[in-house]
Amino acid sequence: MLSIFVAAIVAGLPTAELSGDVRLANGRPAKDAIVWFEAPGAKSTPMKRQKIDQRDMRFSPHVLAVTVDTWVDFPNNDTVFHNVFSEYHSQRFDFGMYPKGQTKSQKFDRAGVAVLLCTIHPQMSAYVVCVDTPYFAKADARGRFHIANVPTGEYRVKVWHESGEELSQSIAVNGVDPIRLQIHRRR
Ligand SMILES: [Cu+2]
Repeated sequence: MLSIFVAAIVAGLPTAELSGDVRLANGRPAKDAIVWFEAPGAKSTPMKRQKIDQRDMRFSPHVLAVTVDTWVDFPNNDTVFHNVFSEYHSQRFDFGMYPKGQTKSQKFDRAGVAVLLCTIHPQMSAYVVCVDTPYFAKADARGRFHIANVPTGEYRVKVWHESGEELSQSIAVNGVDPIRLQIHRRR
């Protein structure tokens, strides 16, 4: 179970400025949780190119949120080869082995969560959460997030965390009332 608290901190109709925090079932902050608000009329546009670095045998950032049709570069800045590939859900690809100094790129053209791994280094993992809305944010280490300029209206708020906990709930953003959600994990 994830819980989320969303407060409209600025009642600036017709848009609201949303902030809040996400917690895991054990009450700890849901670091790197992705929070997004979907509505039929709220379609995203591609972002400028994003990057997940391979450095010191890690992917950085560990979690990246992008909008649909955004390109992500995967430069190898380690002295060893890496073989980045994606499993699960939205986007499958396999870059094969590539050395330091090389960059492979992938366009994320479907909404969903892609899990990135390296065939050589099992400890390496990263996630790309691809959303089809302009209203999304990544929670910081304290689980806090902030989304500006959300038009008031009906939305479905979704939250994803790498623990596997997810949340999906319809809400009204009216720019005034705080929203408190506490939802069981989707199965
Ligand atoms: Cu590797």
